[in-house]
Amino acid sequence: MSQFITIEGGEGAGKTTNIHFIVDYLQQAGKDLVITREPGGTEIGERLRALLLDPDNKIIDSRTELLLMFAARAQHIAEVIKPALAQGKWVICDRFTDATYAYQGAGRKISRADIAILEQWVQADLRPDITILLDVPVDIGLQRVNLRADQDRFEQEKLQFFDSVREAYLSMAKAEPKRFRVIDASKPLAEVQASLQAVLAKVCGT
Ligand code: T5A
Repeated sequence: MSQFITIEGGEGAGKTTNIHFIVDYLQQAGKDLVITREPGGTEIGERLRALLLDPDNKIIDSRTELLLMFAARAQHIAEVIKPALAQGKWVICDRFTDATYAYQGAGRKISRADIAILEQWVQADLRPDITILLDVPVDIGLQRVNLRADQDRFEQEKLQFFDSVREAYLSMAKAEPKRFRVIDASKPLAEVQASLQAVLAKVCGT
């Protein structure tokens, strides 16, 4: 049976690093995978991503940002996610709507109620089956990100913004313990991946 798995976390949580590990594990378990990301995942979505992450776009209104996230998501769902799930594939998505609640909701202070309206309209009953939250204290995450030469528009936000994002993720995980698997991503990579392996073994029933 298909599974829709999303990977979430604040800046520097190690999503890119660990998605490779997750994909390798699931492929070895014989799963037919589609690996994708948000914002992005389609030609239109990747163009919207470029707009959203460009640090030169300094005056994007929060509501514009929110609507662009959902515009990219609508295309992604129609073009990639739903067709893959309908074919029985497993979809591994680097960020999804929890990121919107965390960044545009807690970060930009848009109400959960407003986001929920768009979520319902764009997604109908589509929700992730499993969400892996790579949780890292903000200072550790930012230390990792600060090693990068180029920082995107979100990575240039203030500490308070990232504190709110982290709190929002943890509170969503607490509210939906069946869907969320929280991994302590501040640990050394080998330990993070041992925790991931334990989660994936249960998901695969291996
Ligand atoms: N966004 C997205 C919204 O605002 N709303 C939305 O609805 C959506 C969908 C782009 C931005 O868009 C925003 C949120 C984001 O700001 P993104 O491309 O997923 O989304 O952005 P990033 O958070 O930058 O994702 P990355 O996967 O590129 O970065 P990570 O999570 O920082 O991952 P990674 O693997 O590059 O790791 C960072 C560094 O840490 C090291 C790695 O080697 C790397 O150098 N590292 C570790 N070091 C020590 N110990 C460990 N355990 C380590 N794990 C990783």
